[in-house]
Amino acid sequence: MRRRQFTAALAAIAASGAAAARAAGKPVPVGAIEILSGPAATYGIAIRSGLELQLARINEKGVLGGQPIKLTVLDSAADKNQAINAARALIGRDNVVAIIGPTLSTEMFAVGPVVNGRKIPIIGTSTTANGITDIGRYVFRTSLPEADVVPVTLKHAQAKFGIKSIALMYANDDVFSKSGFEVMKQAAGKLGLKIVAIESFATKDSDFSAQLTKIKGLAPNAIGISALVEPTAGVLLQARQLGFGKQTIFIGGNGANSPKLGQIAGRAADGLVVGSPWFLGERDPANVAFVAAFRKKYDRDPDQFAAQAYDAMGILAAAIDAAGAAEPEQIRAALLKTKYDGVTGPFTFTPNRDPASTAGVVVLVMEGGKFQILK
Ligand code: 1QQ
Repeated sequence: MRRRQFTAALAAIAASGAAAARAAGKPVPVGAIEILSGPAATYGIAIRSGLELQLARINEKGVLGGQPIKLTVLDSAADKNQAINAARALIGRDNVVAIIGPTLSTEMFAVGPVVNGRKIPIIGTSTTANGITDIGRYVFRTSLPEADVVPVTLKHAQAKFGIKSIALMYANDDVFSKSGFEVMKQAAGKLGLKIVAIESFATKDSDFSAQLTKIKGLAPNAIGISALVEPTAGVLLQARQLGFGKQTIFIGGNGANSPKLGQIAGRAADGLVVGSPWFLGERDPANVAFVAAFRKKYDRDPDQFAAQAYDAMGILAAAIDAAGAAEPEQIRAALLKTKYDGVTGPFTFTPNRDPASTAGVVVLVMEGGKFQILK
């Protein structure tokens, strides 16, 4: 081959490689606000991993006929003011057309009104408290509210273990933890469970012995815990030290849906029951492919938060395409009409911007640091 032909051939190979690897049009700026540092970073890091895995897939072709999505992920450190500043930077500096996050319901109640006021769609992928989408018409969530998940979990646990009495424990300084507790209380009442005690603590607490000692004296069949993962693990560890054994069924909320629970609490977390819209071992081909791609890229298993984020990025990209323009108002309208088949199942929004289907809840139990289906 002559030199000029050879160079042309090389250029053609490089060009086709680049086209396959990356869309080349004007980037569409999208923001995310997640907890990437501090005790709750386990959630935000899982979410970022899911977003970026999906993004790499999307950007092979891009959206709107070849524009890549440029994702900027900012750390909120679980701090409301830092989250608000992140939203302002994403809107004012980066001109994002949509925001994913923030991680916690507590943060959404601070950030949501700011973003809503700027008429930018904001999509929570892990916010499960009551009232999230009532913040405003630009606020969406893809996460199933605790109000949909907890009653299913309790009912399943009651049927499986014959639970008649329950004590409830919750963190009283976090919006999700409080809302999840209200939902647990209501669901327990509807199922005819006797609530023997209600005990609260702060998310940063590490000593739960007063509450647990009181509950031990009342000997309920179950203890429901509504809290983020660190205090949930703390309660379990101390409960085992105080002699709570397998006969007491511990039931967690969305905060417990993290492998971090087993990492912190070890065998003390065995037997904990939680509800989730997703399960690692789900054999649906889309989920099998997701789990394999996640393991390949990150060398660990995805968790529920990564799966929800993976789907949310896909939903947003589909809506941008359907909108036909990288414009927040059109994207908002398109989101409401988007139908998406994700790893957490088929997805659409209700007119109030919550997940339309609550059918996919699976009840899981932790064994040896891993969640299994509770049969
Ligand atoms: C919320 C939650 C947390 C457990 C998300 C990490 O569900 O804050 O709404």
